[in-house]
Amino acid sequence: MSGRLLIVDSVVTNRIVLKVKLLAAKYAVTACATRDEALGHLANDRPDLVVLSLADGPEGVLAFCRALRKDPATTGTAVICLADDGAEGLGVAALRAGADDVMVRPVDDALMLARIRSLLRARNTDAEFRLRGETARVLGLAEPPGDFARPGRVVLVAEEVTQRHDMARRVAEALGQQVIGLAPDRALAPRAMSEAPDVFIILARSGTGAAATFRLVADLRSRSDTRHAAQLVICPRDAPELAAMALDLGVNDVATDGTEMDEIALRISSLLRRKARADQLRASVQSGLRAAVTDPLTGLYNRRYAIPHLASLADRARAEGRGIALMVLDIDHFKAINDTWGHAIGDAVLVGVARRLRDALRAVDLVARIGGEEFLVAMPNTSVEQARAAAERLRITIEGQPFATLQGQPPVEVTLSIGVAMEGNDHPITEDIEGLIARADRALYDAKAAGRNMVTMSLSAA
Ligand code: GH3
Ligand code: MG
Ligand code: MG
Repeated sequence: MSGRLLIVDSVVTNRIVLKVKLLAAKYAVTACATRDEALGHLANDRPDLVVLSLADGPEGVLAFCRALRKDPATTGTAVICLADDGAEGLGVAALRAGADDVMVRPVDDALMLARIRSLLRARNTDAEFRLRGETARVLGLAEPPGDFARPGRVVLVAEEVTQRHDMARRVAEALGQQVIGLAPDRALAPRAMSEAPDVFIILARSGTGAAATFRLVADLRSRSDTRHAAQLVICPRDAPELAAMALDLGVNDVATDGTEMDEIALRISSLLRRKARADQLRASVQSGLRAAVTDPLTGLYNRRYAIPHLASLADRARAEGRGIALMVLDIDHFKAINDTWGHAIGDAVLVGVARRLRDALRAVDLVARIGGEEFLVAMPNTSVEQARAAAERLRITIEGQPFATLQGQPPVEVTLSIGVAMEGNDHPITEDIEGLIARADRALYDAKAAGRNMVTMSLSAA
C-alpha cells in the first residue's frame, strides 16, 4: 500500500534510519528536523501519516499534534508518536492530544509497518465514509452526522475465567461503563448478547494459543452481527509479531499486556466514537437513498427513480429485441374526491390505488407515482395484446370495487384513465424516454377526452 509519510525528529540518525526503513517499504517519505520545517512542508503537501518524536520536547509535540487534529486539512491525517522508553504517562497524553498510536523505542520494525498499514487502511475507510456522507448531504438525503459519544457495548473476550473477570472489571473502572466478559465461544454465539457489541477487547494468547486468537478475530469479522464491531487485541509484551499479525488481519487497534488502564480506556473510547460515526453514516446513507427514490405516502418509486430505471428497461428490451409497454394512469376527477371527502380520504384513496396497482402487476414491472394522482407503469417483454389486457385489468381493478378508506367512512368510488405507449415489437426502441412518456400522456389525454375510465393505446411513434 503506498502512502505519503512525514517524519519529524530532530535527531539526524533517527530521522535517516526511519526514513530508509519506510522508503524500503515503498512509502514516499519526507523527513523534517523541526516542527517549523514540517509546517512549511504541510502547507504544500498533505501526508497521509505523520511520525512525531516525543523526545523533541513533549509539550511542543503534543501541541503540534492537537493543531493537526484541529485543522480541517489534516484532521484525517494519521499520527504516530514515538516515545523513549520510560517516558511514563506520555502515552496517555499523546492519545489525548489526538495521536492514533504511541510506540516506545526501540520500536519493532514489523509492528511499526503493520501499524502504518492499519492506520492508512482506516484512513481510507474514513475518507470513503466522509465522501459518502458528503454525497448524501449534497443530494439532500442525510443530516450531517453530529459529534457525539453514546455509551457503546464493550465486550471483553478471554479464555481464562479469572483473568477475564479481572480484566473486564479493571477496564470497566477506567472506562466508566459496563464491560461484559465472555469466553470466546460465547462471543461467537449470536444470542449471547441482547444487542450487537460495538467493541471487542480480545486478550491474545501467545505460543500455540495464537492461532485460536487469530481464528476468533477472523470469525468475529465474518459474522453479520459482529462484523462491524471494532476490535482491540491485547498482546503479550514479548510478542510484537503477534500484534503485527493482528493488525494485518484487520483488527482496529492493538495494545500490550501491562499497558496503563487509562490508555486502554482512551483507545476504546476512540474506537467507540469511530464505530458510532460509521454506524450513523451507514444508516443515514441507506435510509437516505431509500427515501430519495420512494414516495413516502404510497411507498411506490418516485419519478427520480422511475425515469432512469425506465431507460435501463428500454436498453435491455432493445438489446433483447423485445417489446415494452409504458402506461400513464391518472385518477379521474380526483379533485372532486378531495372536495367531497376531504384531503385525508384523498390520501387514503391514493394509498389504496397504489396497492391495487402493485398487486395486479408482475414483480418485473415498474410501478411509480410520478405526480399527485398520476402513476407510471412499465412492463418489459410485453406485446400489444398483453399490454392492452394488462391496462384493462388495472382499470377494472380500480373501478370494480369502491375503496374503504378511513374507519367509519363510506367506501369511495374511484375510476382511472390509462394511456399506453408501445415500443419495440418490430420497431427499434426509442432512446427518447421523455418522448415515450409524452406519447403515453397524449394517449391518456385521449382517454380523458373520450369520457374517462378508459384505456387508450398509442401503438408506435412512427
Ligand atoms: P381528471 O379526471 O381530469 O384527472 O381530473 P382531476 O380532478 O383528477 O385532476 P386535477 O389535476 O384537476 O386535480 C388533481 C388533484 O389532485 C388536485 C390536487 O389537489 C390533488 N392532489 C395532488 N396530490 C395530492 C395528494 O398527495 N393528496 C391528495 N389528497 N390530493 C392530491
Ligand atoms: Mg392529473
Ligand atoms: Mg386526475
